[in-house]
Amino acid sequence: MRNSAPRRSFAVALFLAVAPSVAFAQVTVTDPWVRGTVAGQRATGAFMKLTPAADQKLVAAASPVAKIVEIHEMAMDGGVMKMRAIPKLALPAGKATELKPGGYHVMLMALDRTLAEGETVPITLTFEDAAGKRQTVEIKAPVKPLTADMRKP
Ligand SMILES: [Cu+2]
Repeated sequence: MRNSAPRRSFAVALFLAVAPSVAFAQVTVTDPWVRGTVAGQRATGAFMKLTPAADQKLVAAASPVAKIVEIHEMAMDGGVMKMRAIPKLALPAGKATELKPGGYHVMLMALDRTLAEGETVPITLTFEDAAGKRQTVEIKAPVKPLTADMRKP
């Protein structure tokens, strides 16, 4: 015979423990988008603006469309601008940090299908506050055409 009372009280305790961190450690994500891909393309970028209420770091990202997701920066390497993975991206309080083509971006890698304009890509962002406490934010980023914001004349 089962007694469900302990299970119920555990659920209530968990809720109370989780709720305050959501209220305190907010990061506003605006204008997220993902660059669309062509058949056979295995990687693309996700872009957005991140504005935290208090100092935060973006420490991880994940998406069901990509087996590997990294945080990338653009940096000079032997006179050539290249992208490379960074372990975290510092986000100063109250400031919008822009992830955009040619700059910081979330790299979606090992894609197993084409991302077409008009669909939305779920992305889970993990942030860490100054005390080391982590929280995740779920976003849905619309896919824009491959040529979006390529800054061509
Ligand atoms: Cu990249």
